[in-house]
Amino acid sequence: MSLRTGHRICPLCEATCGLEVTLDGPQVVSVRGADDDVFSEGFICPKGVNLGALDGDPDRLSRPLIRTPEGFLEVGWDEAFAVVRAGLDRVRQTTGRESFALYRGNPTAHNFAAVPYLRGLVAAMGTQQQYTASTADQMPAHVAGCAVFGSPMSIAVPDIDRTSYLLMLGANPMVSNGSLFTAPDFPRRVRELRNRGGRLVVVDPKRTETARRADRHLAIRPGTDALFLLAVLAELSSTDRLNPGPHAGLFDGVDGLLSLAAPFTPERVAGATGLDPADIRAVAHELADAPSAAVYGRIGTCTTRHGTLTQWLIVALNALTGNLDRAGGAMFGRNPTRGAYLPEKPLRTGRWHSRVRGLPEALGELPVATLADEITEPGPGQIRALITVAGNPVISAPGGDRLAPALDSLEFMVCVDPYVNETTRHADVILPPPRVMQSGHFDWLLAGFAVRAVLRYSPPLVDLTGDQLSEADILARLTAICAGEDSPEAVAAIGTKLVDGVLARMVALPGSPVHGRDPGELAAMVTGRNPLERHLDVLIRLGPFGDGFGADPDGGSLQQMLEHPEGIDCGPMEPRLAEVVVHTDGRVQLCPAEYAAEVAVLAAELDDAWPEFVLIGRRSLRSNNSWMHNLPDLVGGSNKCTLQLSIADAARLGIAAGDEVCVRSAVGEVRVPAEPITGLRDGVVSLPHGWGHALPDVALDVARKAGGVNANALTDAGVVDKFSGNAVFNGVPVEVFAG
Ligand SMILES: Nc1nc2c(c(=O)[nH]1)N[C@H]1C(S)=C(S)[C@@H](COP(=O)(O)OP(=O)(O)OC[C@H]3O[C@@H](n4cnc5c(=O)[nH]c(N)nc54)[C@H](O)[C@@H]3O)O[C@H]1N2
Ligand SMILES: Nc1nc2c(c(=O)[nH]1)N[C@H]1C(S)=C(S)[C@@H](COP(=O)(O)OP(=O)(O)OC[C@H]3O[C@@H](n4cnc5c(=O)[nH]c(N)nc54)[C@H](O)[C@@H]3O)O[C@H]1N2
Ligand code: SF4
Ligand SMILES: [Mo]
Repeated sequence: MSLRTGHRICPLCEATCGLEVTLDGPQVVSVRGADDDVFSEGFICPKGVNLGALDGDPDRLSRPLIRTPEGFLEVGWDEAFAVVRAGLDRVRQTTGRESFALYRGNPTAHNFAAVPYLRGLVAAMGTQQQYTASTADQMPAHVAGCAVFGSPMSIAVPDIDRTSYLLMLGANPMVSNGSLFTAPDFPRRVRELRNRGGRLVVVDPKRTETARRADRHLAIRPGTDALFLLAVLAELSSTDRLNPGPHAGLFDGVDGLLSLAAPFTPERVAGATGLDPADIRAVAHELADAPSAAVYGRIGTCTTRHGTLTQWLIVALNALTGNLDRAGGAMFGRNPTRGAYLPEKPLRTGRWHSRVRGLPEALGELPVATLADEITEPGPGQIRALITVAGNPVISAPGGDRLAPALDSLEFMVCVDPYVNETTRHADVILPPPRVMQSGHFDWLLAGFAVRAVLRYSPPLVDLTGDQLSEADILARLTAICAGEDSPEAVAAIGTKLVDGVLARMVALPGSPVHGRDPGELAAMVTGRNPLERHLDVLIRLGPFGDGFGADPDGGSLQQMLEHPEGIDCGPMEPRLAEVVVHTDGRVQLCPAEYAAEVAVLAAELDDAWPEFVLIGRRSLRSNNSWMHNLPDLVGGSNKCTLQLSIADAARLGIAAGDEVCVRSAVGEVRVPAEPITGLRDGVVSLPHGWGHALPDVALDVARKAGGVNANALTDAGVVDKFSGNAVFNGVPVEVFAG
């Protein structure tokens, strides 16, 4: 055996831990947390430990598949792309480009190749039918960012390492390891917060792993966080405890917001939220009195009917308590690939609407909740060809039971994915990316939400062999096909443009460190073994920590990152509010008119009767949405598909642990084993998403046996958050029966 080790950023979640990978030739022997990593300092979770198992999963595809009457057939790349070209050309010629659609899944946000190459693919497809997992996730935060700051990326991140008070709603980072909040090793950061006398408060219908570490846990009724936040504002306003701090002069709409909040006293929202008014008051006072504080809300608040209102109120509460953009408060991350000199125009959402249901566009996307409608409803613009990249919407999208037959009705479908799973089994062609260790890694997007700025890049640890294609090569070829010309020169030009195009723009841009220089001279200075690395080199060098192509010889570059695989720390978040406010008047809009109007809807719901049960979701430490149940060490034990319910509800219904129960919603029904637990609110049941693998043709041996049911057979695609079109996974009314 000749063993070697390499440093590798984990691509599996937003924590971006640095891992030390030991290999024997091309095979991974072991994976451990890299102690020298400047950001994660040795932390690793069970998924990271299994990165080698994922890399070597025998069910991973190594060659493309095409559909034949006898089933999938392994073919060479040229043959697969010929089928793709024929399929897409056929659709383009009959129903036009407007019947093309793209679905991008969650891993594309963690993928070195996908982020830059997909921009080109969307443009080449020439369609407004773009869907992503974001509308089953964080879209409300982007939409609220647009309304409040003018930018979808202006999303504040809790400064956990310096705060005195962290108020967390609908997030369980002890398990999820954080989202829109890149901070590896939550257990340590929470421990340090409490050791320095700070407090953690968790608002969650369930006493989660995170809530158990908190100083206070408020077991709120699902879907009512906006009411809770209004009550906190009302309480702080009526007791004169608000103090917006030094940025107050930038805030518009303060009086309007406070008068809207005034009727929502802790007593008034107590019934709807299920919270004791004394607890709401106590949290409000603690928040205002803390030397610094941050309010943060994630998936449990985004994927509800009032997701966008909740995200808005979180920003407003941070602002009005003086915690926005100050150390220890809610701050804005610094992306090392984005210079502050880059112009940004205010972005509006709802610039167009979906064809069938009239749902609003946001960030150029339409809500995934209406993907099935757009495929099945005839008429001009009906989706006839679908490209998916790293997504499994059959399991992850709401109303999942409708999507599978819809996919079968498509004229053509191509998936870029390593597995034959619940979604890709419907494809005409599957194009598999290479193994994890054969790809480089840099977190283009997550870097913007990190509590510290870090320069860190992982080159591939294993070379491609034979005729294997990198994911960048696959996406470039697909892009060229969509553009109508996929000669080797046309494909190569896509990569070259990633470097030359950026340089041409930057030399022309006033304020850029290379303004006025010769792009040819700069191009000769760029390093990197492929277009993707060269693109990264350019953006790092022109970013806030870069060498500016000579302006700062000690500054960052690809070369510097290759010399320091453990990362170069560029410090914590720093105040930079002026940079993230993109509205033309330079002001922070704390009371957008359309949200203010919607508060009347919240008021009308205050006295609504509650269904007997509402459904919420959960994650397990050893899960990753729908796609890691195929690794034997990650399934079973605590990672199982059960319906959790309170001990009291179980007793009332005569249900014991392991009994099969029937859960029925307005749109579907599943049968699943019951798991009565302590610490869950009565009237709330919890089912994890990402299960339901035992479908025909799914080639995931371990996952199929693990089975489980698709939680999204219960969620209603017809119910979405009004402003973002985001799916609603939490607070879904259900009935629960024994037997
Ligand atoms: N009920 C309910 N539903 C939910 C949620 C919930 O909380 N409750 N959560 C939602 C959220 S937050 C999200 S993000 C979505 C996720 O929704 P999706 O992104 O649609 O689903 P994933 O399960 O993440 O599937 C990822 C796919 O990418 C493939 N893949 C993995 N790595 C790579 C790679 O490197 N390259 C390529 N090309 N493919 C790769 C996998 O094989 C898999 O097919 O689910 C949402 N659905
Ligand atoms: N181990 C693991 N880690 C993951 C993932 C995974 O599948 N497994 N998925 C990744 C992805 S794609 C994402 S987006 C992130 C998500 O990361 P988080 O946002 O931390 O997601 P969860 O762990 O699902 O925690 C959501 C919490 O919201 C609570 N909740 C449900 N409804 C409500 C409500 O109405 N109000 C309030 N206040 N709380 C509510 C739930 O009980 C749950 O504890 O995790 C990422 N990390
Ligand atoms: S916490 Fe996330 S990034 Fe860290 S090892 Fe686990 S899956 Fe990978
Ligand atoms: Mo997500």
